[in-house]
Amino acid sequence: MSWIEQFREDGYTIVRGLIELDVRAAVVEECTALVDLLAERLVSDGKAPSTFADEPFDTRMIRLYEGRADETPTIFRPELHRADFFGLFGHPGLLDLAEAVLGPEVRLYPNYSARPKLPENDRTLVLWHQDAGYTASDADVLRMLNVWTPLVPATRENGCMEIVPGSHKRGVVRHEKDTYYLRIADEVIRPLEDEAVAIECDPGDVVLFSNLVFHRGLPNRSQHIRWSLDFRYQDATQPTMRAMNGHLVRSRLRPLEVVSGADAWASLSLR
Ligand SMILES: O=C(O)CCC(=O)C(=O)O
Repeated sequence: MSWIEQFREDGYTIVRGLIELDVRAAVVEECTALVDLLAERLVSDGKAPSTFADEPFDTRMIRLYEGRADETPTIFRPELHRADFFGLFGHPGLLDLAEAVLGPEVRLYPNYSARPKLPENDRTLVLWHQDAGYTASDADVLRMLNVWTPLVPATRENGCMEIVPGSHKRGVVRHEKDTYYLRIADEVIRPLEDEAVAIECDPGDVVLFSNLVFHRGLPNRSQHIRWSLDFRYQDATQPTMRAMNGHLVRSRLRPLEVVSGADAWASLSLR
């Protein structure tokens, strides 16, 4: 089965090794720079004894926020307008896949995220949901392609995603409000939980999934941080149904409005 057939049949597919090592390394550098800023603030506020600059990428935030789990950032979003994140968001191979699913007008939807998922921290737990649970109206489900890619190997132990294959065919189901996120109503998800597949994957791999597929992030039971990025491409002929419009990344109709590269990306903001 081709990737797009599997995407349509199961609601997701994993494209292995799509993101080159240098692109990933540059993204890790940008995340490290964000952690540097946090570290400097923690030290100057007297909340951390050191910036732990020599600590590995996948443990440094654990050291920085020792005893302050409630203060750990769980997501970076406006902060991602730094040049080298565009190597990922504007990755030509990835945009080709997005175009194959969505057509020639493609925007980066305005909720791109980097997640440092720290061990045993309930605030980083993402419960069963459909992304369309957040954006669907009675009239329409947005045409989207969701992307998830890890910066460290993502395993069942460190909290990889789980997906229920084929669940995107059920339409938008009932969600309930939980403490931090929406979650699919128990009577819907309970009978299907045994069918869930753990989406174990490596840096460089991208998980492409439907905004209708049931998915969640497992708890991180390891000793390190599960760093990952998730973002969404949308058919840009549709509204975002948010106050923000995102950024055009491919277009035949409005080529001059397409983000032209890394520097342009860094000069823009989350909007
Ligand atoms: O990263 C995770 O644990 C969950 C991500 C997710 O739910 C999403 O990208 O929609």
